[in-house]
Amino acid sequence: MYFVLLAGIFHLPYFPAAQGIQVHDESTKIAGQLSLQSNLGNIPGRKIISLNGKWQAIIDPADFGIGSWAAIWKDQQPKGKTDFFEYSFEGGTVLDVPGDFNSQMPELNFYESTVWYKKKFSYKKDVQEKLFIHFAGVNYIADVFLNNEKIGSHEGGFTAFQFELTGKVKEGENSIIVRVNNQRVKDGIPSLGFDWFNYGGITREVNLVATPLSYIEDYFFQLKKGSNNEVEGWVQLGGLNKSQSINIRVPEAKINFKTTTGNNGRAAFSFPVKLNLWTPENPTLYPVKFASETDSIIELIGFRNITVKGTEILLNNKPVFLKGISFHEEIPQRKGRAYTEADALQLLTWTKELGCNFVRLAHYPQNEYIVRMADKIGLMVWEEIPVYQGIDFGNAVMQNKMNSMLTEMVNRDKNRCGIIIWSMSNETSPGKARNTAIINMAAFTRTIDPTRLIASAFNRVNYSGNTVAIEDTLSKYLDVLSVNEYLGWYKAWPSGPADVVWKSAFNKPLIMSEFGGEALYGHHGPADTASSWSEEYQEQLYKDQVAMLKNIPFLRGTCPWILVDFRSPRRLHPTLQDGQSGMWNRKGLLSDKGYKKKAWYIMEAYYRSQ
Ligand code: GCB
Repeated sequence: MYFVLLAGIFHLPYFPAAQGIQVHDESTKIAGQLSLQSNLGNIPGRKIISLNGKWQAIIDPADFGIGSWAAIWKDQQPKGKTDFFEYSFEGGTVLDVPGDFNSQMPELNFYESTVWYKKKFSYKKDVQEKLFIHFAGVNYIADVFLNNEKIGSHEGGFTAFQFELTGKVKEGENSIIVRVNNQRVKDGIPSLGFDWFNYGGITREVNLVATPLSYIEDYFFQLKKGSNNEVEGWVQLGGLNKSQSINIRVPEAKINFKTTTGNNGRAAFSFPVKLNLWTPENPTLYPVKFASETDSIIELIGFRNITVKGTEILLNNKPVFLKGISFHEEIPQRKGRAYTEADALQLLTWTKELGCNFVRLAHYPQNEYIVRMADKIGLMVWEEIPVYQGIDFGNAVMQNKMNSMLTEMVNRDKNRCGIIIWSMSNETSPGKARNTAIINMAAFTRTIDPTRLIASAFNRVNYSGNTVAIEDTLSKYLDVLSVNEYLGWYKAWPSGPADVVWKSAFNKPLIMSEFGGEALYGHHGPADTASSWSEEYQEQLYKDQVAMLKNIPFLRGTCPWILVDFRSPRRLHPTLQDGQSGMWNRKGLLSDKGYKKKAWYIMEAYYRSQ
């Protein structure tokens, strides 16, 4: 059913569900299929009952609870004298939701397996409403059970999903059990060897969402590609009465637009507008009210258009240089995932202080506080799905998984004006299977959102003498070129930095999507020796980078690697990276305590001079 819905929304041909974990026993029989869903848009704008807070938990390292041995989702209690069960939610671990489990108990620091979560809620039945359970993010697999019956599964740690509870939820007490498993899997996205910490758990918020029986399921409302004065979009109704009149009102811009939905619940529209356009310097957002005859919803939306012309990136038809920085969804002082509005403020305040107008959300969709705050404070955003090094593009199930993730990313954030780039992948090896997959993904993304730029970060460039050439043929299918180059760190300088010549086989803008090197804060040593791990070496590296970047005529943006030191199990050096417990990638411009390293000031000066 969900496929049909989705196809309705995006006018897509049917494409099959993502394949998730292969559950091998009893639970398979009761399992709903992994499904690609049309999610409700704008959760914060709806009537919600939060299920955040304390959840009971069972830590199940060998994943016994999924089999008939324990069948933890049944949450059975002994009845007769001979009954016993070797698990119980009562009297056990209690975990906070949202929040990764690794940072909540020292025993779970490196945990990569199953945790079962349970939460009771009471519900007063209302026949006039539909009810959904919405998960903003669970890493990596979630199997969800309502009152001991499976209601669905989801794969992917960084995108939202929901299940409808209408007709299944009881009057009075109900229980939700979620099996969460964050084990790395070869055919997962990301695959096995990613360079960030694999925080697991119900890492983002959980809400019950109530809607009228006929409800506004979702909408898309943005400036038409290339236009400063025409909006286009659609409204999609769900529920029984799909044919209704629709009113879109933006009082501050004197918009009062009326239309009607067809039998499929959908109204597509475009109409002229006069708006104050959103820019990083003047991030205007308008309260927009969408009303049907039975439902209404308000959201703050900004309007800008983003295009490329030759080697220029144009924001509202004017050339713009993207002064960016990359960061992970991590709060270093807590050694945990970022998930609150205060966390978003910490990360984005740092980026503003650096002089940025752009951020790269590495390497996955980060929580909604971050993207909504970026809209409010004026940051353009690159958002990507975790198709990251080592993905087996030849494996047939991967395309479905990648398309599911793209759909879920675009679904959630399509009305965020800050988002200007959807990135398909990071550091993939050229080859036929990869090319086919990414070409498909780019084409698919353009069908669900024709307004934004499409990118894919590459690390393969061709070196010859002092020349660096961008020749990856996949670039033809992308709007911007983006290169992760690690000159001065993983790759030696081919000549003096100012003498490096960048060439491109494509008449397109380049974003230098990563560069950098490691330095331990407070560690001093020679500026010409990488192994010194000194702030001086990193500072010199940034000076050299700036000297090179200034000479690239088609460069239109940079987002160095990375804002702040971050945890990764690839980083094992005992003293420099605190490799036996912290595991810090030290390429941050800020230390894990938030102190500025010398290189920070080089980048800041470069951005202030732009
Ligand atoms: C890269 C990756 C990034 C790594 C970084 C590094 O090229 O895109 O995820 O963390 O290099 O520090 O090695």
